[in-house]
Amino acid sequence: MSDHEKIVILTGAGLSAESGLSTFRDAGGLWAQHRIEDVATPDAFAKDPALVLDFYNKRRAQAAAAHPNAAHYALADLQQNHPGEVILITQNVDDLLEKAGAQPIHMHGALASALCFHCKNRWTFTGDMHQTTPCPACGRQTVRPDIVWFGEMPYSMDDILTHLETCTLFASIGTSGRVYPAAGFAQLAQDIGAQTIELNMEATSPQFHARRIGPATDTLPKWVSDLLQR
Ligand code: BV8
Repeated sequence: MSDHEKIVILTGAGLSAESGLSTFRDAGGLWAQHRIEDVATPDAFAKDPALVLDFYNKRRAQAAAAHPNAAHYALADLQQNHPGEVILITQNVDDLLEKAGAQPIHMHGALASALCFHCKNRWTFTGDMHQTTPCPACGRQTVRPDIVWFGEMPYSMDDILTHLETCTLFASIGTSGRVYPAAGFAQLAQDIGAQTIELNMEATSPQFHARRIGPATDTLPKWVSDLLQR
């Protein structure tokens, strides 16, 4: 059994790619179909709320119909069976980790959640969201996707920084490492002496101590069984 007291894991779109959910930067990915500034910023929502709501309604329907893959189940297994602490941080807004039995921190929000931009109420949301959708707390039609857009502060940053400052192993899974502050987590962990490993389809940066290259559904089950010494 690995003697890592605390493992912190950051995941990105590559984790859910084999469940049929588009990544962002890969060929034909989300950002090939839409400009970030048209769908994923507060200004975009102010300028054309119908376009932004439609973008997230489509993604919410896709995610609801998707199933976890072997990589999601492997991370749930590690979180449930590793003697040390395992903190899962995801940039993903789908709920495939939860469907696999894991408990992640959604630093960029979640498709299955709504936010009232008047009273800040947040609640579980399924189906399509419209400009007329009322907030169940204040009753106003001031609802938006509970997603962290560019220029907005990610969720749970204080907890995340505390975990990064106390981990012994940091793993980066299926992320291109292009979006901050998530892209800076590996360096933060390395600075406090943690071992760092990348599991991805491609090597995204030379900074990691180790890497396992390949589809997440191949690399994750092997990596987890090595950590659990099965
Ligand atoms: C903020 C929700 C201010 C929306 C998202 C410093 C330097 C430069 C810029 C900045 C900086 N600090 C801040 C910025 C600005 C900006 C930023 O980083 N811009 C980038 C573009 C340069 N950051 C922000 O705006 C952040 N907010 O800074 O607020 C602030 C700060 C402090 C205090 C107060 C205020 C907020 C960013 C969050 C935006 N929202 N998501 C939505 O989902 O619609 S970001 C979104 O894009 C994702 O959540 C994720 O974070 C990112 C996508 O990246 P990945 O998940 O990595 O996906 P990608 O497609 O790129 O890569 C997939 C990888 O998987 C590839 O490597 C591929 O090889 C691999 N792969 C593919 N298939 C597989 C696989 N791997 C394994 N198996 C496979 N099968």
